[in-house]
Amino acid sequence: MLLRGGTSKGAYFLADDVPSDPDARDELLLRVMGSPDHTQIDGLGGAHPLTSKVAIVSPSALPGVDIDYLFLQVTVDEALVSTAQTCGNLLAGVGPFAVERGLVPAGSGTTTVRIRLVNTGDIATAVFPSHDGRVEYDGDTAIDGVPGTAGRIELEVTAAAGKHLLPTGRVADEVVGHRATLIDNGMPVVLLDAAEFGVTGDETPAELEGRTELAAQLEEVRLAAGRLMGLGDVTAQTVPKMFLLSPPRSGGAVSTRAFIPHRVHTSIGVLMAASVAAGIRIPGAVGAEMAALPDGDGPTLIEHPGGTMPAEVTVHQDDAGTWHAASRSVRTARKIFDGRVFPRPRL
Ligand code: NQM
Repeated sequence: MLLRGGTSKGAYFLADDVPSDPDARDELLLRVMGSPDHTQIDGLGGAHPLTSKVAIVSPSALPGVDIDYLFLQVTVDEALVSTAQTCGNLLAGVGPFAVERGLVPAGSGTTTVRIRLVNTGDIATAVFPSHDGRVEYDGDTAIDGVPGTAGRIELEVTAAAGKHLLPTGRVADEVVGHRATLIDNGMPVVLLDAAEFGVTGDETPAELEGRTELAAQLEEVRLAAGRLMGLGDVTAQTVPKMFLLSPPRSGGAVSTRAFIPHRVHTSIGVLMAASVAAGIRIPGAVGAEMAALPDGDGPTLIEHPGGTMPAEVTVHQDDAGTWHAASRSVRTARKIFDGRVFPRPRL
């Protein structure tokens, strides 16, 4: 089934319908999506990382959890499939897909699905509208980056036990001569001050993608940051995501441009926004000094190239001084197509 999840689009499969061997599965998914080819003309992929995504869904064996969701990022122009990150946007489509495939019964009014994010171990609760045994995709919720309105999907994500919000244990690090905050509130990201890179923060994604020197600088920081975050050699990985932060321009808390990690996001990922929102709430972190935080409990509005993403994030420091965070966000999703895919016969 092809669904839009938030501001991304992906192919959703039941685990039983794809090979269980990871190599055979990845090879099949490359052929399904039409990779490697920068146009993905011969497959389902949309020639951008945001539309070259796969969700594999199965019933969960974990007590209190309904569904296991494994995310795969299929690289557009290389024969690479990565499980090193999850995707909070495709997460929005997982509950509806589970109902569509009969893994979870639709509730009357709303359906609640507890989902294990297999890639990270984090647990999500998704609540979305449903009536007469069906998912209600229509509704009046608008999200920036998607035309029109659709049914409201509430997502709450809690970190797996033992995970560290600040993987280096520090609020800021010096990485290749730049002050950086390395933070993971669902998605490992590197927060940088845009001004240090000659970026004002109102550039379009295409403008930033055209700056090869900037890309090289960020990649150097990313490779070093990946090691510091315990992710190892991230050369062939899609994490950490690189964030250039600047003061807000349109009433939000902070303005962002995200390298994911080489293309520039046209908006922002859900869990990326959760990580940024947590970071700018921690005194001393990169971005905290320029952030205009809302009074009280309102959502933190993260500005991005396509508008604003509200992220409801709380942070707290325990007695040992360790920072923790929790996050909630609102997305929409839509079933676009259901059917049988015919993969290319060979790579
Ligand atoms: O951060 C893009 C997206 C994402 C990830 C990417 C995401 C998230 O916007 O939660 O959703 O990782 O390249 O779909």
